[in-house]
Amino acid sequence: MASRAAILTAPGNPFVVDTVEVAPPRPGEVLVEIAASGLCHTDLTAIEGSNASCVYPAILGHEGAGRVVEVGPEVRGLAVGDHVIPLYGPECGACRMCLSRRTNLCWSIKPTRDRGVMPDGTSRFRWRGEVAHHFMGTSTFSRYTVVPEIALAKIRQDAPLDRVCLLGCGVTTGVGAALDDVREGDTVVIFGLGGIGVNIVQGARIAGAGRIIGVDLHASKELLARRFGLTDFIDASREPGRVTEQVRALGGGGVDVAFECTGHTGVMRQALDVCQVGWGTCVLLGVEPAGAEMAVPPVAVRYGRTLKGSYFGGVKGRSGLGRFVDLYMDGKLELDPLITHRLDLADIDEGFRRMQDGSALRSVIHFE
Ligand code: CXF
Ligand code: ZN
Repeated sequence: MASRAAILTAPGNPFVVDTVEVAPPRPGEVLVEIAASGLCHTDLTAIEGSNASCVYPAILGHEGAGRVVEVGPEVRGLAVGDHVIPLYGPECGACRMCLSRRTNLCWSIKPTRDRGVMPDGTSRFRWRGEVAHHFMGTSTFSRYTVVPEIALAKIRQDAPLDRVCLLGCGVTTGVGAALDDVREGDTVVIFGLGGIGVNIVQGARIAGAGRIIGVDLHASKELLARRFGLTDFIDASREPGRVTEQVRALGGGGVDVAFECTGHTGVMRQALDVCQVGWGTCVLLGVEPAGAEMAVPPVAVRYGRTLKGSYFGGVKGRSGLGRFVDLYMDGKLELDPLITHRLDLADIDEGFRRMQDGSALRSVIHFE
């Protein structure tokens, strides 16, 4: 079928908004009509050419929500009309990772996903007679997309798709990470108050944190973060050499949990250093430049600090995302104030320009 989509032909090029051909779903696959899709920094890495898993021409987008319009053979758990959120991290329920219950990672279809094709090795998209590639297994910058059933979370029908689309990436990543590690009364610090950082702030608030400290180079980030529950702000551009000391002081010697959302290895080290000796946990979320390494003296962890990472908020998408939709529908989780811009697909370049210049928190493309 024909679908309106944004095609990225090569890094650095503007998107081409055009009609693509979408082939019907094959066994285990589902055709989804996307209602809305957020723009995320990981899409920007594909635009800038630093995402090794993007094969061009590509149809980007991984923060969407929509409806099932057709199911392929062997699809058992979804039906036409179901509301779904595509998952860049699937949940097959049968692999060693899914069965372990120790991780939300499921790498059952990662090799093909990272080559821009479906699990059978082929693409469902064609543009101007040539193959166009999937991206992150989701390709939500197309009105119609094909996604494996194991990469679709079925959600309640009364949730507004143009808001809960944010649960497809940024919000779940931040809120989930906080819910995993923050306990009532904890002092936490977040390095980097962008789209992920503010959601860690709201997750920490939901978890009952006592003190929520934000560190950022831009003082303009403070206001919105306070709206989500931030209690203290440190402007790291003022006295960069004193940030560690200032955070430790606010934490009474060290913090219970530190979250790193900048991707700078120096900041990662700082996040570990501000953790309380004996029990502090440092959680890495920021993505470092390819090949970068972080230096850690063993003693920084030997005396009881924990250094860990978090992916998609530790949430197993198919079985765990419904809880987040409920939190939103119950008024406990905020999505609306995160959306600073709403765009038509034709204005997608403008949306990414706003992301680059820092003037947008979240932009959402509306297909309807
Ligand atoms: C990212 C997080 C870092 C690894 C790749 C996927 N999530 C979404 O943008
Ligand atoms: Zn993302």
